[in-house]
Amino acid sequence: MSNTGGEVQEYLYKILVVGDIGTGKTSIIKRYVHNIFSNTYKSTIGVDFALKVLNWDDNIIIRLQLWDIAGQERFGSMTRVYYKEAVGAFVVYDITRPPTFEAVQKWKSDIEHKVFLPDERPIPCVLLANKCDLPSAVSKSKEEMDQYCQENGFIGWFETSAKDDKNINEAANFLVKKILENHAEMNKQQGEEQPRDDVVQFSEKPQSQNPKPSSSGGCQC
Ligand code: G3D
Ligand code: MG
Repeated sequence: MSNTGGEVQEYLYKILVVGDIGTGKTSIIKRYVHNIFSNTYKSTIGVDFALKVLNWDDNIIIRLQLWDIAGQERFGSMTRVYYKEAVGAFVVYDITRPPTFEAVQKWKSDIEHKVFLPDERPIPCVLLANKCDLPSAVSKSKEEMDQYCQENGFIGWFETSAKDDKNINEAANFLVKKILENHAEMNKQQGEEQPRDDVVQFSEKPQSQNPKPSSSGGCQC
């Protein structure tokens, strides 16, 4: 991912947002993407897409394609088509409803069985404990969450609120940072000469909004 020519590089990354119904997946995506959320496109497989453009730094523009499962949650798992070519995922639960936390393992396992990075490693997954604004929210301790993440293959977790806009940018930046690291490692493995078809070269530099990745994978409201 070195950029010796000074050109702006653009990356398109597919990110999945899964979890039980009502946990806040759509609200999180809407909050994150703000005004550019598009509900005009509805595919026949019951998936909504939203696009978030990040001016990551002076040399990198990232287009995040967020896949919202849009009502397919009731089937408890998704088809391989849905997971295809994803490079990261959020698994969301509702901090006020323990059964949605119990379902996290099922969603994680579905991801693990159906999608891999090109070098066959699992895709990075971040756990979101959503609705932390509610008085009935029951927080688990940082230690408990860290251990859970370690045991279940999550790279980190965040308590979020789509309502109050808490930790959503932080969680996304944390995931994107990991995706970029993975991308760089894979480019290294493949050799820099072979261009990936998900990378587009641009000749003009963007205005940097410089979103800062968080340094910690665990974050409470
Ligand atoms: P889903 O896409 O996972 O099915 P939605 O979930 O985004 O449709 O959200 C389900 C309900 O939870 C919605 O309420 C939504 O407003 C609410 N919700 C989502 N995120 C939060 C949050 O962070 N805090 C609070 N307090 N509520 C949230 P309704 O009433 O429309 O069903
Ligand atoms: Mg939804």
